[in-house]
Formats: sequence, C-alpha cells, structure tokens
Amino acid sequence: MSERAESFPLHRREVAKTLLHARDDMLIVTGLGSTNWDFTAAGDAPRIFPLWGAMGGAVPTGLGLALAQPNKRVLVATGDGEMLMGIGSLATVAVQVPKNLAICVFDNERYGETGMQTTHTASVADLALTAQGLGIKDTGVIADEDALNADLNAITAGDGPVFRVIKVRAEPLDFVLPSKDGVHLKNRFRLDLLGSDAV
Ligand SMILES: Cc1ncc(C[n+]2csc(CCOP(=O)(O)OP(=O)(O)O)c2C)c(N)n1
Repeated sequence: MSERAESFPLHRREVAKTLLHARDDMLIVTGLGSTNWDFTAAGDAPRIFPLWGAMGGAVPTGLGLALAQPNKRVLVATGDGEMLMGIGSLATVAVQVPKNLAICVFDNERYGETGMQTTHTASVADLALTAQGLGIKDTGVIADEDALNADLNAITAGDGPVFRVIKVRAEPLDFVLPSKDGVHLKNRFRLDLLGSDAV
C-alpha cells in the first residue's frame, strides 16, 4: 500500500507548471514542503507567495487573501502533510464560502521535504472526503493528466471554494528554492498586487 505513490502517473513539477501557466493573474500561496520548490521551478514570480514556515498555514493564508481580494483568483497549492496539519482551516473555508479560492493538495502520500516518511493518506485518510465532510461542496481527486485538464477550469475560474486532491508521484527531486528573505517575498507580492504605495 505505501509504495503505490511511487508509480502515480502525475509528476508534481509538471502539475505546478500547468497550474501556474493556466491563469497568469492568479495569486498563488504555496505550502512549506515541496510545493514551494515546484512553483519556484515552474517560474518564480512575485504573484507566488511561498511559505517558509508555519506548517498548516497555507490554507488560512490563502483564505485571508481571497477574502481581502475578492476580485482576484487565489490558489493554495500545498502538500498532504501540510494540509493534514492545518485541516481545521477547511471548516472555516466552508463557512466563509470564498468564491475566488481554490485549494490543490499535491498528495504524494509522503512528508517529502523531511525524508519521505509516509503520511496518513498512504493508508486510510481521504482528504477530499474530509473536505466534503467539513462543508466544502466542490471537492474531488485528480489522478491523471486527463482529469487535471478536465478540472483546470474549475480550479482557475470555477465557483469557489474548490478543493482538489492531486495524486502526484512520490519521487526524489532537486530542491529549487525561492528566496529565503521573508520580507522580500512579502514586499514583492504586495508591490505586484497593490502597487508601490503598499510597501
Ligand atoms: C510544526 C512543524 N512540524 C514539522 C515541520 C517539519 N516539516 C517541514 S516540511 C514537512 C513535510 C511536509 O510534507 P508535505 O506537506 O506532505 O509536503 P511534501 O514535501 O511531501 O510535498 C515537515 C514535517 C515543520 N516545519 N513545522
């Protein structure tokens, strides 16, 4: 059971590239762990806000952003371990019903960044069912390229909140790190979104 993720067809770096380029005005919050590296590798840009810490904080950060910027599309892309740690935030997303928010969990069934220890999704935990149970109506699992393409419009433009588990291969990849300067990351994001008065 725990080895199955090593043969999932979707490669996370390709998924990140597809999501990043699907909509160039979409704001993106990435979770600590490998989604930071995936989106940096796909094309580091001011509209991407990578979280270097605060495990469990990706969805709350994306929710706050979506509520503050209702006319912008917001995507949270994070790992299954990070999502498990911040799981209660999905209940708040469900209550707030942000129309402009999509959440994609890159589920490799591993704590990738810390050495590929298996997470709960490698055995019994189902994050899409959990999100549904917490009240998010539009949930689903994407396991191959056809399903990803079929769901791209929902993720980038569908009525939110949209929640997708994307099953990605458990594979060792090179680190492609964003800047470690948190103030720089915050300021470049604010500058891009709000203009020079914001920094
Ligand atoms: C509170 C806390 N616990 C543990 C860690 C260590 N840590 C950093 S990344 C990570 C794993 C992230 O796993 P996942 O979200 O599944 O992402 P992946 O790298 O597999 O995509 C862990 C355990 C941390 N940073 N903070």
